[in-house]
Amino acid sequence: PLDVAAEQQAETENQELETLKKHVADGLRRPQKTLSSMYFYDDEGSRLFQQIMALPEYYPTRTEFQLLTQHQAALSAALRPTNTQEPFFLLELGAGDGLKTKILLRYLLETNADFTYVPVDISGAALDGLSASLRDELPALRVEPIVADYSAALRLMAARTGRKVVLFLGSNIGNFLPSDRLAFLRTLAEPLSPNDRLLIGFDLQKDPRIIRAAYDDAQGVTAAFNLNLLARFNRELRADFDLAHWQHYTDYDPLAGTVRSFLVSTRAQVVHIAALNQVFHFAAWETIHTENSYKFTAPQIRAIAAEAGLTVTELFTDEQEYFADVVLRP
Ligand code: AVJ
Repeated sequence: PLDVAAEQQAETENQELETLKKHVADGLRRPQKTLSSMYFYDDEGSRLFQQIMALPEYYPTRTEFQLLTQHQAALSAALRPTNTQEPFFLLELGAGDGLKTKILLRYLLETNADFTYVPVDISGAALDGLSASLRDELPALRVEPIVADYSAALRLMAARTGRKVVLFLGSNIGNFLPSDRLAFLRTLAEPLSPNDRLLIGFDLQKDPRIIRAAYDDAQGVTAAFNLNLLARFNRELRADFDLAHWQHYTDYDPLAGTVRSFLVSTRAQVVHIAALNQVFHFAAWETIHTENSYKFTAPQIRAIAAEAGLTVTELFTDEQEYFADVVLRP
């Protein structure tokens, strides 16, 4: 018999590989070579990111966790329908291990909210792991995972009756360039109705040294995370990047309000990428730009929201004002 599921799986994997190949070829052809931070998260990269979140220098995860814990009641009140009996949907874009979301989920269950949790991810494996842990820890929770890209999932959910609350936590919004961020927010806002809500995590501008240290930790985990991009291409694209001749470099630019991360070629070198059937030349100290991590101020957040046709209804922050979880409505 035909294994349709396996065939479909192979088909998507093939498409993903083609997209990756095109992306790498385009990015490495530019005068300022660039690769998207989107490709950090293969299995090894996801494991390294888990380690980053536990680092003493990496304040965002810990801070957002504290802030969600501290403001769980007010946050839940801002997110759930005014008629507390009314059923609603809690959608989460890029749920990960759900550690932070579980604070809200637990609180909503304890206060008898009638809701369905809808984690959205393009990776079915990630959602399986999350669903299993939720069945274990919060057996009363209704979970309806959707394996799809964010905008497809939102369009799908728009047809259902009841308020949609969309969570996009963890300062993932910081990875977008301003123009891409605007387009992304408009895509999120478009299928929503006035009764729906968004909760978005924004990392705030603070002492530049604290920000820089978070992306250049003493143990070198962030360096390994950045360098894994090249190791991934060696594995998946049969490239021959020699990791001994590459360095992680990162800096925070207070003018632009962004951390920029680079991979630096420590000598002139030629790299062959077999899957592309191409070679790429790197001069000594030439850089590949691999990530932006924008940091925001409260007035900037309001302006960004307004541009996308959204209004900030509440802005929750921690005692040190390091991080903000922002409630928005269309
Ligand atoms: C997952 C995008 C929130 O930008 O802080 C951490 C990724 N990169 N250390 C961030 C990241 C280097 C992280 N986000």
